[in-house]
Amino acid sequence: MNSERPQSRERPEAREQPDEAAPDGRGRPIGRRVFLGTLGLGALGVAAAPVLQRGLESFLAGASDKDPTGLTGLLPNGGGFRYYSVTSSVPRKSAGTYRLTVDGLVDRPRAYTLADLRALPQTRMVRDVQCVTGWRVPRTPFEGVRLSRLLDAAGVRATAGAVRFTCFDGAYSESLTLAQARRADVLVALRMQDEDLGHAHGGPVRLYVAPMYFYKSAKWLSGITVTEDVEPGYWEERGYDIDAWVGRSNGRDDEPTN
Ligand SMILES: Nc1nc2c(c(=O)[nH]1)N[C@H]1C(S)=C(S)[C@@H](COP(=O)(O)O)O[C@H]1N2
Ligand SMILES: [Mo]
Repeated sequence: MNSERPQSRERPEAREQPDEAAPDGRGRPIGRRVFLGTLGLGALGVAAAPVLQRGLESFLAGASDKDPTGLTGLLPNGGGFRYYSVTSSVPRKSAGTYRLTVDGLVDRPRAYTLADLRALPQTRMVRDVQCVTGWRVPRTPFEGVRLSRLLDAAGVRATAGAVRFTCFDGAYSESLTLAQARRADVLVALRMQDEDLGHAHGGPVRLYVAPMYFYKSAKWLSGITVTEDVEPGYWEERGYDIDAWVGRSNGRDDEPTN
């Protein structure tokens, strides 16, 4: 399931290490504090088995924010996913406080509430998720509003060529060409694994770009800006391919995600 292939070249997101990183004896750097924290978490998981899923999920997410080893992804409720954030903390947004703005080269800019998004037709897709560092989670349901629908509602101007995505973590960004953004398998996702998107997975709303490596699927989505040209996103500034087709980019040969 989780076939970790040798990497063709080092991935920046795997290279991010905490200050006290030390070799684990097999050449793989491992943060001592993270490792001890992980062991403690394992014991807690046994002692506090009936803990509410939501609480454990956010606790796991907090731990794996600082986990360059991916070990927390192997703990209960990780479900094969690693939780990633490029910031040390992310504000929480509820149905009351969440907004998604659509602006830039459009005739009708607007801000959507969560209720607005939920009121639109929802599309459900079940595809594999593939991270560029190697982990893969098979058959993961995502559900939400097609990005193309929001773009059509906004009235994209003739001079537009791309879409830029921003996040309420205050740091992450992504982008797609307009043609990519209009694909039927690109969603503004409200649900994942048949549950409302939790904070750890980028809730209440994240982008889901099914045919591309998972870094394109920006978590904690807060802004969609139609632009003239593609502006490289957070990881793309740090070496990832902008066109991130699974198996046909980043020097990797993974199976497609369908
Ligand atoms: N805002 C934000 N979105 C993000 C990231 C991030 O660090 N911040 N990481 C990306 C990467 S590299 C991956 S693999 C997935 C991880 O999603 P998950 O944490 O739900 O498993 O989110 C992507 N979107
Ligand atoms: Mo990733």
